[in-house]
Amino acid sequence: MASGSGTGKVTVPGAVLGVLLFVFVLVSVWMLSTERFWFVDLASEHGASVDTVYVVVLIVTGVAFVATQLLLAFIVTRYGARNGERAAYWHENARAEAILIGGTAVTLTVLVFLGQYVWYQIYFTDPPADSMVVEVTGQQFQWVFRYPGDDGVFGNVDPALVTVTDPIGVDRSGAGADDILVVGQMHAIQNQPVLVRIRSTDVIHNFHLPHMRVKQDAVPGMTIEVGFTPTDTGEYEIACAELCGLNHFAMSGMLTVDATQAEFDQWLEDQLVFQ
Ligand SMILES: [Cu+2]
Repeated sequence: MASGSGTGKVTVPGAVLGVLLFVFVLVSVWMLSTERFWFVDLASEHGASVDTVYVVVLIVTGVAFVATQLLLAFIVTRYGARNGERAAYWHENARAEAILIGGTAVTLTVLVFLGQYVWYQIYFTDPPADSMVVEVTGQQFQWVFRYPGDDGVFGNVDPALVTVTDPIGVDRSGAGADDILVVGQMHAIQNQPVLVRIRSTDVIHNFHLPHMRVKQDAVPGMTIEVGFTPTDTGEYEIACAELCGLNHFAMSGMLTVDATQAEFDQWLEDQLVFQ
């Protein structure tokens, strides 16, 4: 069905909008292609595949974004009304709609399965048997890390046992006798897999290690496991990525990746003395 009958013309409002759209596209492409807003440096093994999914999605959607916005800029500039007469246009073209819908459906399906594949590898693959298990408990407003001690087994926790020095209430009578608690500090070893067991004692928090590409909700009543393997030594920020109350902004910590088992053991021993 055709509407309008004229050839249209360049109008001042149309040209202004067209130029604004053009500048908008240029600035967007410049900011992303020069990586002005980009991820922090990658420091884990599985993170590379996460980053790849982001980049592929960004390129595909970026091409669609640039093409449609530039087309829009051209059309609003070129086809303004001429003395009240509207430029000719058409809609309800079955062939064009079939191509657009089919193309979009195929593209999105491929992108979704690409993401699902990476998700599956991270969440539905058994963690390596030699993973170092660390428990992390989110609570307003701190991260409490627990290492199982020499026996490798975590003791039970009981809210009735919470004290000033024990924010999660470890039962010290059984396997928990040698458990080590550290607030706000976690250590791991370079190239050694870590399995984090994430819990919460109050509201929903989110255990976020930006450099490791780990981001997982901490949900009261659940223990959620997430694994990662740090590839570089150094200190990395730990954040809470779920608005969890007034002091949410201050709920941070530090992950230190040690180069050797000996360095790690020394740190753990120091915590024990402190405890
Ligand atoms: Cu929080």
